Amino acid sequence: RLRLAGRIHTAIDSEFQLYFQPICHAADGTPASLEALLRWPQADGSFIPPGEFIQLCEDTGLILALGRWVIREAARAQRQLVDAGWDLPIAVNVSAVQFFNSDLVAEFNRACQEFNLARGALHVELTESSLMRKPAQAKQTMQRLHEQGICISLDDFGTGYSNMSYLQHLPLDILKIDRSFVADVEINPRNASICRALLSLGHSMGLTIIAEGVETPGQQQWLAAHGCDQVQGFLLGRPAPLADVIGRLETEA
Ligand code: G
Ligand code: G
Ligand code: MN
Ligand code: NA
Repeated sequence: RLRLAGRIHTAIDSEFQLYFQPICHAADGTPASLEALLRWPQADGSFIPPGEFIQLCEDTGLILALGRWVIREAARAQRQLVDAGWDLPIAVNVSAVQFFNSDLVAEFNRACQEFNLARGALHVELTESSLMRKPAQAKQTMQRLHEQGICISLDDFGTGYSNMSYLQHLPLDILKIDRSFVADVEINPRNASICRALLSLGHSMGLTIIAEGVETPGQQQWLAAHGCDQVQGFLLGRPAPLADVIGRLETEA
């Protein structure tokens, strides 16, 4: 584990890559934004999945440097995207440790200035565990991100120990329904009722709702018919390097 941590430290600027996955309007499949996802390619062509290094990065504090790198690279990518004619926001995942131990507002500000991005060009994805850990500080940081025009998504919604009355008081814009509920939504009555409840709850709070892990046309149709705003998943596109994503946007347009 220590050796892996050492390798991560030297890999941050040289080996990590950001991949991007489209998030599309549920009704017609047109693109709405992209999510940035970290990839660590290895010499043999394989990838170490984020699940195997994010936790280690959080435990060692490396997540602060890695998270800063991700923000800057996402800003660089957004500039390339806009220059290619695609004015789509890019959503950046922020871990709980990074959320509470870095000056996120300054880091986003700096990155947006460096690449001359418009307000709203970047989104932030947070998890419930981040928001519930230190509610007062979380709310303040979220408000400051909002003042900068950054939209905030709650990732993996439905899997945590959500305190609904508390969530209601946070400046959230988007809920992302976890893919475990989307998996067989069109044929599984239990997941269908969970999705209906999450859609109803989110919309009553005025939020945009994204369903994750959409893999089949049947899932997308069910979600669109039940008022889900946006969909993300292998059906709409796998995570890929920015150049590939831009190429796909152009062939699909
Ligand atoms: O990329 P993949 O689909 O395998 O993502 C697995 C997990 O890793 C997801 O929970 C995702 O949110 C997380 N993840 C991917 N990229 C980043 C990142 O840049 N920062 C953080 N903190 N988490 C990420
Ligand atoms: O926790 P977060 O939502 O950030 O995780 C994103 C993860 O979900 C990434 O690892 C991404 O590769 C994965 N993912 C994206 N679309 C799909 C999908 O349609 N099916 C499955 N099984 N995983 C997906
Ligand atoms: Mn995410
Ligand atoms: Na998620």
